[in-house]
Amino acid sequence: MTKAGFAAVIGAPNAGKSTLTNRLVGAKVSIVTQKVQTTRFPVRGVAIEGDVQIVLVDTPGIFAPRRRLDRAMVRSAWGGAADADAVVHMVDAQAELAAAEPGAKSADRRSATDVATIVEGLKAAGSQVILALNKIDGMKRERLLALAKALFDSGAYSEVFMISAADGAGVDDLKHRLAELMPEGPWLYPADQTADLPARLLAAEITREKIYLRVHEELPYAAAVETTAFEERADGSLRIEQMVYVEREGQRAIVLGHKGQTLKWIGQKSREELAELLDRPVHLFLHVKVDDRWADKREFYGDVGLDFDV
Ligand SMILES: Nc1nc2c(ncn2[C@@H]2O[C@H](COP(=O)(O)OP(=O)(O)OP(=O)(O)O)[C@@H](O)[C@H]2O)c(=O)[nH]1
Ligand SMILES: [Mg+2]
Repeated sequence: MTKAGFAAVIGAPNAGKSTLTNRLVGAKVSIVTQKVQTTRFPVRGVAIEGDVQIVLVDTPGIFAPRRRLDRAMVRSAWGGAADADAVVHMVDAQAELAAAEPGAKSADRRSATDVATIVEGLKAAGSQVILALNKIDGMKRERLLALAKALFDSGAYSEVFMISAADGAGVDDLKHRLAELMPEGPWLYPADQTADLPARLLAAEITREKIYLRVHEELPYAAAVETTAFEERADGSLRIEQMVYVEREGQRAIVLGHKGQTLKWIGQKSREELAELLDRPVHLFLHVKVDDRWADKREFYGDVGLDFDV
């Protein structure tokens, strides 16, 4: 008898959810950057453990939402958890401990506040959740154990794993446990499938990742990428056209860079990765458009499975 089910990965922005998802799957299914709020909609990745298929649902970070897009992201994360057979709450242990120090950085304090909100939400939902304390690489064991105990004593969790999604420590044990929690049943995806994001959406995500990696400050939250053309050519290569949306003229200048050098870099990195992921030559054409309303367009939400009306 085979087993198959869904395991949702939730947590504050930047906890390492997408990194863990990719590691469990063994392939890049979800983009990863050093910025908070990288993941904007739930992304599925399929992991196999023996005769068990674990469909991971990587979710956007849960934080105090302000804009419509924020609200839709946070709602989709909680929805992913509610629909899953197992829920992993990832906590950035480094940020959590740093937030408790005097003079802590605002990013760490914000992360700790988000974690506290999530713990309350989990308790209110009453479901038993796995706590995955992440980023344990380079951390002192005593401090970690104290943090694990403090979180576990909240009553929100059934068990605790200490992991490093980046270097893989503890991840096999977590995977094994998730496999045990999956219900009996036929596999949900063909054995060779690792992701279910449509290729044009994947292509847009990869370009958005390169924008986040290259352009810092507030710009990433103001940018979106849409694949406007995706055609296979007679020679087997792909011709992809994408529109990068930003909210203000100044942001357009930043994305373009001096003599268009920044956009050129973004396009080159994205093209290289897409050629590898899609296993064929890619011709990528990027355009930048100022539209201060892109985040209020209904189509954008429907395309990625987000609820426009929350
Ligand atoms: N040191 C360390 N860094 C990690 C680890 N896991 C993830 N990171 C880093 O943390 C940052 C955020 O990783 P992501 O996987 O994008 O985090 P996320 O939770 O998906 O973030 P959002 O999508 O924004 O909610 C990246 O710079 C990762 O390289 C870890 O185990 N150790
Ligand atoms: Mg993510």
